[in-house]
Amino acid sequence: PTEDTFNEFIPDSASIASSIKFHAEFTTPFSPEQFELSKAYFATAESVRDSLIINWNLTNDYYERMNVKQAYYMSMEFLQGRALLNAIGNLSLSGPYAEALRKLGHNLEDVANQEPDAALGNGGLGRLASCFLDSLATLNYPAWGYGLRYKYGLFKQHITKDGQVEVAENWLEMGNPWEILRNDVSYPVKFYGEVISGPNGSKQWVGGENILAVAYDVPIPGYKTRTTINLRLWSTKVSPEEFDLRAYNSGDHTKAYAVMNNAEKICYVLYPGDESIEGKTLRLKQQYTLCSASLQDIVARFEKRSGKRVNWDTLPDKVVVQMNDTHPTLCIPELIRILMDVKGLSWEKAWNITKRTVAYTNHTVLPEALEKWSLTLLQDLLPRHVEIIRRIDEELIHEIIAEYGTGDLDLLEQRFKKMRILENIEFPNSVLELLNIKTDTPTVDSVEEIDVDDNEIKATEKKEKEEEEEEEEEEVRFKVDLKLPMMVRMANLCVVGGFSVNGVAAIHSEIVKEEVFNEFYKLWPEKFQNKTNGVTPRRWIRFCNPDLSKIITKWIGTEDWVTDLEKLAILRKFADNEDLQLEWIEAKRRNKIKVASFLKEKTGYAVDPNAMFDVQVKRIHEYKRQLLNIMGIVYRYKKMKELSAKERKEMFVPRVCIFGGKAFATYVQAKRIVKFITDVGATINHDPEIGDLLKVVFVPDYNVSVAEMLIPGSELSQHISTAGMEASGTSNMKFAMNGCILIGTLDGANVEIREEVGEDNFFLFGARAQEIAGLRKKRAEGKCVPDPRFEEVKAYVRSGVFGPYNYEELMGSLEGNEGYGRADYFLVGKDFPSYLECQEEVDKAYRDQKRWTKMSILNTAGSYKFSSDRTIHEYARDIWRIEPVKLA
Ligand code: 26R
Repeated sequence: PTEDTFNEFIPDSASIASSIKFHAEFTTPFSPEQFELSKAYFATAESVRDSLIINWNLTNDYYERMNVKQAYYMSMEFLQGRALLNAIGNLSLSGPYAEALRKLGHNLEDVANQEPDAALGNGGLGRLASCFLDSLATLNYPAWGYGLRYKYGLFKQHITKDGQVEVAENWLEMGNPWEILRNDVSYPVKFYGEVISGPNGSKQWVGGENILAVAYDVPIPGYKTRTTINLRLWSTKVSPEEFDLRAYNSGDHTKAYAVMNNAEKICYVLYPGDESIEGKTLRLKQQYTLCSASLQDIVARFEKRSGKRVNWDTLPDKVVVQMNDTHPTLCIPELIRILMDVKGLSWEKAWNITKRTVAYTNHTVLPEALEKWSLTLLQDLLPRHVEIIRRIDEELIHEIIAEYGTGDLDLLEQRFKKMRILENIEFPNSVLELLNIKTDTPTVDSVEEIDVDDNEIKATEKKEKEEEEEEEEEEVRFKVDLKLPMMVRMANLCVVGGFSVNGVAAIHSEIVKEEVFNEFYKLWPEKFQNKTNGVTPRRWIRFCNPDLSKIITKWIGTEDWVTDLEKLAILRKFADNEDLQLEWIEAKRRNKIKVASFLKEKTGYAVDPNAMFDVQVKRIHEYKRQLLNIMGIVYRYKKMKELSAKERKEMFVPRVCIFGGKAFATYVQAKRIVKFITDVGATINHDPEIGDLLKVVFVPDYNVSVAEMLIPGSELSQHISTAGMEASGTSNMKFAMNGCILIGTLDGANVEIREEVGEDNFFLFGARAQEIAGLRKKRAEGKCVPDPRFEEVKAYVRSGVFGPYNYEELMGSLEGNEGYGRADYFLVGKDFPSYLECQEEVDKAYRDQKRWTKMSILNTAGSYKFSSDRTIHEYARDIWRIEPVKLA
């Protein structure tokens, strides 16, 4: 094969058509009489799968032969979306496939729309993992993803008159042509049981519940390369030894099935509700299954490739494990356990090897999202791991003492409070001894009566009293409150056990260093890094926006930008060119028409494609401030109502305000926000006075596929989180690439996007991250002067214009300190005036279509930094130390 032949055969449309026909007859689960759309999809997917498997086998064999260093991306979430058009596009077979299907009576796009989204993720973190896999394969980096194969992915969202309703998403129902079941790859995973001591201080974890993790492999093709890497997803089942045949045969089928169900339920759903103890246990079992099965697999591969002599010290030369947030933290104690208890290494060796193998990425600074697990739950489920974690905690304490000395005990204690992995758990004896702290209750010595003068007695008493006080102080100092729950802080374990800690945008990484993990940063500054997120330009420009892609290729003069996104900068010099501008506007128009027809189909609302499409799509969360957006819309509506028809038209640019996103099923306030948005929409959209001047639409079931359609047809894109709270955001990057102009705060990657596209091409508003703490304090003390426009909007909502629903919990959260009052923690009211003023600027810019189009071009041109190719190159160079390996 030459450079360009990355398919085993370079199939023409005729051979593709016969392959599709073959699969339609022999592999699809449908009757052969008809070749309807759903069947066409499966047959087409099966034929693409053949090509993928060839390249996937070649890639894996090559890595094995070359014994290359591999990176392993551990993630509880991969938000893959659809695979068909992505695979066909990567193989450069879009033309032949479209033609083959045409001959068979179908249209490729319709066929592709049959595919359900693989939604094994919640949002940003999961989609980032999927973009990374795409870049890794495209750039020929030897890397794999490891995750779980959830039977039900992220729920389907229905919007009813009561707001959001969740429905299970049975994405595997029809079978999944993109996975390969590996019955030959399975590992036992243990829960509960006990630890027994063996000879020479060795430990054995025995008994308990034993299940089997089975691999499903998903080939991940790169763009125009043969490299096809692997995403290995684990599914759980009962291990044959555990199946209670005796119970079954004696007629107790229920008992026998319970064992089976107990194993299988681990992989039933993505993020099971974890308010109950059962839910928590299940989530922890999921996390441990991922870590244990993947590490057993990785260690087995290392041993196999090492040949006869295994040198464990070289594990970090062949293996690097990247933990996507703290969810796979158990990789740390699990690797230690395998090295010690299974491979017989000493603690020192196992700990040293682990610390050189594992790295950690932080994705959030929200305190409630920093994972903590109850020690008793962990102790119960994973007793050996708790021993290991206790030892890591103990060594950490000694390292802190060694670094800072025992001069200032108060300071030392503060450090322990922030840095210890274990929370509310007493200090190990070795520490108490070292610090000279008595653990037993001090006995009061009876005062001996001796014949000395009064002064001397007084002096001695005074001294004794002082000593006692000192002792008491020490007692209090290093005592833990036994009433508080004992917890394990997973992020601290990651920082201690990982050789690298990174944030996901420049501002976020600063907050990680200066606030969240400041004590660790002071101790190990060399560990901390920034890796600004990115998104794949294949899925997020080339395939989702073919019209814009053609224009870009035409004006740049090459299609190389798809893998070399810096080339987009060439567009800058044409930003004023009228021909380009006309083509640019036309492409946007066609994409907007697609959005309009989608909205009509899903919501029944007809929108005018000539209006500005103003979009906020992301998970519904108070910190993301969908409330700020909708309160701004309500203000706009109220002002419109106060004007004459003529004045209205002059004052306001027609807008279609589009929202989309899911609220976590138990997040009550987020669900109220969804309900509020749809209610506001129902009122405004039916108001004959308003007509096409303002529409408010909530897109149901926002997911990867909806994003691929919506983003190319958007013009204004909202990223308006309270400064300091959004770690990065990644849809902001996708919107900028597709020529949308951002309105946003100085938060997450917005900061860097604004720098790249230029401040004239970004609508900035709101308080800065450094101001937030002070503002919150001021608000809570009632020292903030409320903006009259904000007060006006709240009163308007309370007056009942948007229906009978009680919005008190929502409005109340934006004010006061009592009742529903949360003193506006997210500072919606504080940023409201500057948001409104900024929106006026947006209208002004949009009225001047030449100016707007230029801004749009400059957004695409300035977005090249946000390719996940750039991000992955940085991870490979600065953290993983891996090199591209191109198949010979
Ligand atoms: C443990 C549990 C409560 C939990 C918390 C938080 C589970 C999942 C999350 C999701 C977080 C970690 C997340 O998705 N973070 C997002 O990561 C994106 C990719 O880096 C960022 O762009 C985005 O800003 C951040 O919110």
